[in-house]
Order: sequence, then structure tokens, then C-alpha cells
Amino acid sequence: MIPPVDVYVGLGSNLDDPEAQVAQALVALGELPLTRRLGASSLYVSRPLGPQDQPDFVNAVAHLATRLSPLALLDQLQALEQRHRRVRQRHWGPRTLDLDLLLFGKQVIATPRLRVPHPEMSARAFVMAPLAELAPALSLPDGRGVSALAETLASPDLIRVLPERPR
Ligand code: 5RY
Ligand code: CA
Ligand code: CA
Repeated sequence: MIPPVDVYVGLGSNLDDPEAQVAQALVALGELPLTRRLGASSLYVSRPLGPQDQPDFVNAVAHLATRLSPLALLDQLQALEQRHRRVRQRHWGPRTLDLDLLLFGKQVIATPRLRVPHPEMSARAFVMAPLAELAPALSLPDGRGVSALAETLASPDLIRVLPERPR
């Protein structure tokens, strides 16, 4: 038997009720084949980085344990984006659901289709704040701790945590 690997997935949405998009995707991640959801962060609201002529984002991070390979998991994440009717209007434009494979155990993957750790994650407060909430003792494959990284990114205007909403 292949042992399960601890995986972290970043979620983001800024279209069609982003809070509901992210909440539903957090449930769906736990229903993927060969995969369990071990935890989920709070939902974080922030201004868009990159192109700023688009709505605010809701972001979160999920902790999974999976027996899928990295590329099989990526296929599942992209299929889930499509079930949320993601359409690409423009690069870095608004989207109903974006799922990023942030970390796959301690593996470092550098292929044309997939780079893990996500190359920009350590610079983005909307990733590192929820990741540090969910896994404060975690380190990246290069040894940098997520809590220390998140603290360097603390920026007052950026992030608000949504209250838990009963479903
Ligand atoms: C910067 C440029 C492009 C950061 C920078 C992107 C999200 C980026 C976003 C998201 C929030 C994008 C990629 N400097 N802003 N912008 N949340 N995705 N708040 O998920 F992330 S486009
Ligand atoms: Ca993405
Ligand atoms: Ca992204």
C-alpha cells in the first residue's frame, strides 16, 4: 500500500457568491477519490492582487491526505474548477473557483504542467495567513516555517476573516 501524503490546497473565488463557492469546494475536496480532508482554514477576504479592476477575493486553505499522485490530484482539482463553471476570460482575471496545489508532502516538483511548492505562495498573504492558521508548525520543503513567513507578510489593509456561517 502507498501511504497517504499530506497535501495543502489553496482556494480562491471572486465571482458568483465567493463565500459559497469556497465553502462548497472545501466539502468537495473531502469527497475526492483516495483522499480525506484533515482540516480547513477560516475564509479570508482580501483586495485583488495583480489586476485590481475585479471584485474582492475569498481565500482559504485545505489540508488533505491523499493516495493520488500529484498529477492525478491536479486532474481532480482542475475537474472541480470546471464543475464550478470556471471560464478563463483573461490572465489573472476574476474566477468562480481557483484551486492551487500548494504543497505535496515535502516533494519538490518542477515540470511544465505542475510546480510544487506553488512558486508564489510564500509571497502571498492570502495563502500564508490561512496556511499559518491551519498548520502553524509546518515548514516548506526549503525549511522556512509558515508562521514566520506569514508574519513577514502581515499587511493591515489586506485581510479580514469571515465569521463561520452555519449551513
Ligand atoms: C501580485 C499578481 C497576480 C498576486 C499578484 C496574482 C488572487 C497574485 C489575487 C487571490 C487575491 C490573483 C494572481 N502581486 N488576489 N490575485 N486572492 N489571485 N486577494 O486568490 F495572486 S491573480
Ligand atoms: Ca490556479
Ligand atoms: Ca491562484
